[in-house]
Amino acid sequence: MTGLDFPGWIRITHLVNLILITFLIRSGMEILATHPKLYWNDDSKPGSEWSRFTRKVMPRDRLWDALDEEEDYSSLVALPGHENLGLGRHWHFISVIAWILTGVFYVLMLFVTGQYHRFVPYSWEIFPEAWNDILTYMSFNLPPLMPGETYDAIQKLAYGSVVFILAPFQIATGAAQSPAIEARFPWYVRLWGGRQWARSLHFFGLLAFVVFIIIHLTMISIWGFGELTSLMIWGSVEHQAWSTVIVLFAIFCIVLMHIAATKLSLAYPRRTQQILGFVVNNARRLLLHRLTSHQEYSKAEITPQHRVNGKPPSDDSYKILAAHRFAGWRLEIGGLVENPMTFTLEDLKTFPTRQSQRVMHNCIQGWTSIAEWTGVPMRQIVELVRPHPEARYVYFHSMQDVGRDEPAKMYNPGYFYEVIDLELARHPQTILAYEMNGEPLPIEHGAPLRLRIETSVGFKMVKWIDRIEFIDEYRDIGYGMGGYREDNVYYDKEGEI
Ligand SMILES: Nc1nc2c(c(=O)[nH]1)N[C@H]1C(S)=C(S)[C@@H](COP(=O)(O)O)O[C@H]1N2
Ligand SMILES: [Mo]
Repeated sequence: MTGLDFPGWIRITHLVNLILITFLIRSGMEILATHPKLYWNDDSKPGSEWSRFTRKVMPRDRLWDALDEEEDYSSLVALPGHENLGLGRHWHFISVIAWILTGVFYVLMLFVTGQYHRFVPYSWEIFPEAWNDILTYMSFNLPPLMPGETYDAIQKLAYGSVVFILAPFQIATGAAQSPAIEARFPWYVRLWGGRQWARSLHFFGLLAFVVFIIIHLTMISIWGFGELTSLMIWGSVEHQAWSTVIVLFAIFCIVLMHIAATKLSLAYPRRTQQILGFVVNNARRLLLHRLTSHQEYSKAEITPQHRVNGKPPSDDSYKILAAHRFAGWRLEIGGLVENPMTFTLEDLKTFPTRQSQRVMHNCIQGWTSIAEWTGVPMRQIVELVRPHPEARYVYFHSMQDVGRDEPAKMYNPGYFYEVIDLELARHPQTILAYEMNGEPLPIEHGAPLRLRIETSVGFKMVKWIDRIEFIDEYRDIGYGMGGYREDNVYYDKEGEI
C-alpha cells in the first residue's frame, strides 16, 4: 500500500471529530435516559412506544408523570449520567456547535483543496464493486483499491455516506426536534413524519454512527493498526511503533477528557451550567429566539390523553379553591408596571379576546402531545398593565411547592416558577390558558391557569399560576438562574431547543 496522503487539516479535523462525536454520543444517551422510550406517533401515548430502554412500570392507581419514568443511567454510557438532563443537554449542544463548525470547515476544505474526490463515486460500477469488497473482507482478504485512489469501493462509499449523508441527517433530525423550529415551520417536522419520527430517526443515526465506528476500528485493527496509523500520521509506514504509541496516547487523552467532563459536571453542576450555557444560550438567542409560532394542528390530531408532567399542589388551600371551581382564586399581576391588576377566573373567561390554538407540546424530556388551548393572549395583558421601561422579564409564580408535591424526586423545596423575557411574552401564541380541548383546564394540566409559550419546551409553561410580576432582573429570585428547573436541575434558561 502506498501513502494515504492525508493533508494535515484532515488529520486534525479527524481527531477533533472523534472527540466531539464521542461527546455527542454520551450526552445523547443522557437525553435518551430522561425519556427512554421511542415512538412513531406524536401523542407519545403510554404503551405505544416501539422501543424502550427502561424496565420501570408505572403505577395504575395514582397519578404519575414523565419525571417518574426517567432513568438513572451510569456515567459509563451517559454524560454526565445519573438523571442530569440539564447538564447532558448542555454538553450535547456545546458539542454540536463545535461539531457543525468543524464539519463546515472540513467540507469547505474538501472542496477548496479538491480532496472531495475521495468521496465522489464516478460510476455506477462502484456499487457491485463495493459488494464484492464486502465479500472479500468477510473472507479476511483485502479488496483492491480503486484505480489511482486511496480507498477501495466500499470504503469510498462508506466514508462518503458518513460525511455527506449521515452527518447532515443527524443535524437535520436534531433540528426537527427544536420546538422553536417546529413552531415556526410545522411543515419541516411533517417532512420527517412528525416530531417523534424525527426523534426515532435521530436515534437510528446514532446507531449508524456507532456501527460505523465499530467497523472502522475493527478494520483498522485487522488491516494493521501500526501500519495504518503510521500512514495516517506520517504518510509512510516507517514509524509503526511510534504511531501506535501516539494513537493509543490520543485515545487515552480522549478518555481522560470524558472523565474530566463527567467528574467536573457532577462536582460543579452550577459552574458547568453557567459556562456551557453562556455559549449555548447566545447561539440559541441568535438563531432561534426571534422565531414565532405558526402552529395550527387539526382537530383530528388532538391527543386523546395528553401526557402530564409535574404534580398538582397537594395543600388544603389549593384543594378548597378547586372544590369551589376556583371562584376564590385570584391572579395578581404586579411588579414594575404602571397599572397592577387582579383578575378572577371569571374576569379572564370574559376577557374581550379569547384565543385558541391547536399546538404540539414538547417536553424537554422528549415526549410530545397535541392539544387545543384557549385563554387570554399575554401580549394584551402586557398592554393593560403597562410595564415600566426598565421591566425586561416576566416572572410566573405557581401554587405548587415542588419539594412538597413531587416527593419521589427529592427536589428542593420551593414554589415552581419560571421567568421569560418580555419579547417572548408578546409572541402571538403566548397565552394564559384556562381551557384545554374546549373544557375547563384539568387540575393535572394546571387549573385554573397555565402559561403556553409555543416556541419553547414544556418546562417554561408554568401550571397552577397565582402571580405574575414584571421585573428587571431575576438574579435575586430562587437561586437566580431564571426558573425552578434552571435553579434545581440545571436546565438551560429558555427553551427553544
Ligand atoms: N408548576 C409547574 N408547572 C409545570 C411543571 C411543574 O412541574 N410544575 N412541569 C412543566 C413541564 S416539565 C412540562 S413538560 C409541562 C407539562 O404540561 P402538561 O402536564 O399539561 O402536559 O408543564 C410544565 N409546567
Ligand atoms: Mo417537561
